[in-house]
Amino acid sequence: MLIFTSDIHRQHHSAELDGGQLIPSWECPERIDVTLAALAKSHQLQQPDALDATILEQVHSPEYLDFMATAWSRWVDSGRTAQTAMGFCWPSRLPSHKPPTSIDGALGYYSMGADCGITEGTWAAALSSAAIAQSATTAVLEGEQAALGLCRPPGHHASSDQFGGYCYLNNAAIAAQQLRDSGVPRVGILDIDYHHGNGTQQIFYERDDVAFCSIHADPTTEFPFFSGHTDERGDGPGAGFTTNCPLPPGTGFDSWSEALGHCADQLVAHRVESLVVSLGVDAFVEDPISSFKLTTLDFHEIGHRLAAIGLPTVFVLEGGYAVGAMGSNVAAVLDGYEHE
Ligand code: SP5
Ligand code: ZN
Repeated sequence: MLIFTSDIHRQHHSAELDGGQLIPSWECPERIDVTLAALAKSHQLQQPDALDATILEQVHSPEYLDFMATAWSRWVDSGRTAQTAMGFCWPSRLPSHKPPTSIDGALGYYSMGADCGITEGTWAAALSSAAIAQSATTAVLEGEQAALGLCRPPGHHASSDQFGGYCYLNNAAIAAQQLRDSGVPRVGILDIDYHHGNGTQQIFYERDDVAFCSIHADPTTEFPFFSGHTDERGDGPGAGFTTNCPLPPGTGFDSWSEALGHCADQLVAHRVESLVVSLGVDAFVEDPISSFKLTTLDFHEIGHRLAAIGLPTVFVLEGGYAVGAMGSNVAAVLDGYEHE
């Protein structure tokens, strides 16, 4: 399979607030090293083309893009020396929707959690990650049956105007929008990351041209906590075009696989013509921050099942924090996809 990757992701390495302590993020550069090492033997690696920024503007608000482009210099100019810019006050349940002018206020306004922040290289890495998603999408539009973007940072928690969950630009949404702009009438997004893709859901919630399906840990107990319940099904013209399959802690492949069947049926029912897969491998049994019990063999079977959907497919990398096994798990999905 064609795989797009770039070194620029290294410029991003955030701290995260976990269990009351600031620690180096679980979402670390080594994730890509290990994945590349596992994929290099049997797949073709390519650098992405330059980013077409016009698609970013269809997925994210201009104010948010402007904030992201300037946040690091504002942080430094405000006299801070910490290597990660983070907010500490969020607009949740407070009435104001006016963006504050202070960097601390803006960091809260434009984020949804303290599990990541902005470092000196975050914006460059996020732009490069989006370019990788775009190039993988272009490859599929030009006739590849499937391509993988080794996106880092990941994207599915980033909404139209908030970062969080290690995500800054929504790579899956960018890929889906690019497919739409290139004439694909109906696009499906299947999100198999362990966490609910709240950002992707929000971006397409009122649209009927992009169907979003997600299998994830029940938000009653898991991040992102406030999004991903079964009764969130889309709104307005998008009613019925969002499908959420939350599963309890400890879920193994039997129930997970049933949910996959349900999502595949939805994609067929919506007659989507291309597919974007938000490929997180954090449902893996040994993932350090997750509780599902999928094995490397299960990821192989997932690849098989995704191929059986029979659609041109853009894979974009999302989560996966069992760094040592991450390469084998991504490789297993691709092998299952490519070999009957
Ligand atoms: C892309 C993606 O997978 N984002 C996930 C973001 C989850 N961030 C919150 C993680 C909380 C981890 N707490 C783990 C405690 C284990 N010691
Ligand atoms: Zn995840």
